[in-house]
Amino acid sequence: MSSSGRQPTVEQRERFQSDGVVKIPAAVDPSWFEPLLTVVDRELANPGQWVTDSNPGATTDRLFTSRYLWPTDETVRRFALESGIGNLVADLLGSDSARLYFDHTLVKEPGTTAPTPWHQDIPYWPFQGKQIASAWVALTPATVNESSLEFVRGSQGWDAYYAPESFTESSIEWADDFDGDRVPDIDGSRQDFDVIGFDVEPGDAIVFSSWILHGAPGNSGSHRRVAVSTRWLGDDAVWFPHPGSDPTVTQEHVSIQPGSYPADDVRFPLAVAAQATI
Ligand SMILES: O=C(O)CCC(=O)C(=O)O
Repeated sequence: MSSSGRQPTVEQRERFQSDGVVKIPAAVDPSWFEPLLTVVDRELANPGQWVTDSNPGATTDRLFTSRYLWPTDETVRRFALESGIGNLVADLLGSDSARLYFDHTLVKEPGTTAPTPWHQDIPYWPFQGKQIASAWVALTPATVNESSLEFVRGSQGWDAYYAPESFTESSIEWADDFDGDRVPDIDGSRQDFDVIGFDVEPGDAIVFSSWILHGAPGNSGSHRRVAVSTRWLGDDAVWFPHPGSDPTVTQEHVSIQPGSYPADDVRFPLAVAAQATI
């Protein structure tokens, strides 16, 4: 599996900084597709610990996600840390370093009616900082009409903090005592928002700020949509455990103090290390 990561162009860097999101075509070498799709098949058949599943066992109308596989899965760990995706994100963030927070496999079977609700990522996570982003890598083709991602361009700059939304019809799996405002009704008044979306081919990465509002329609197409999103912490990330944050890594797992940089090479491994200055 190749680790020849793609570096962004100046134009892509500027677009990420202004829009909060950019698509990097062919960011990931095709040699990763088959091993990652094998992991996805295994997860669907035999899910790990951290799963959201709207319709267990079904092959249609199912939104399935599994997160935090890298500590136990060699393919996912190598993809996250050796494919070059961390360097790409660090470069776009203008960060000297990039630590992996977690990986997130996202599947929408054909005929999935449930959209991915509009949300920001940062309120789900026990971190604060502007240099925090995801790289959502498509493993199957997807058009915006059939389940690729949409974003409210520039919303990473709104200084807003929206309470997490549930990805399935049940309440959110781990808590309901969130801080944050309600997400605006974007689908109800799309003309009031600068919504952009990206059609993708396998290997394309959509890199986006953890502060940007994003969502995705259901999958009205005839094939499974699969993506693997890796979540990244840049230089200014600080540990911020709070009610409602994702329970995969909590204060009891780390010795980091709230408000400090997450210098924990075991929980948040470095994919890109800052160069020491002399
Ligand atoms: O894949 C999806 O439908 C949603 C992805 C998403 O919200 C994310 O990666 O943060």
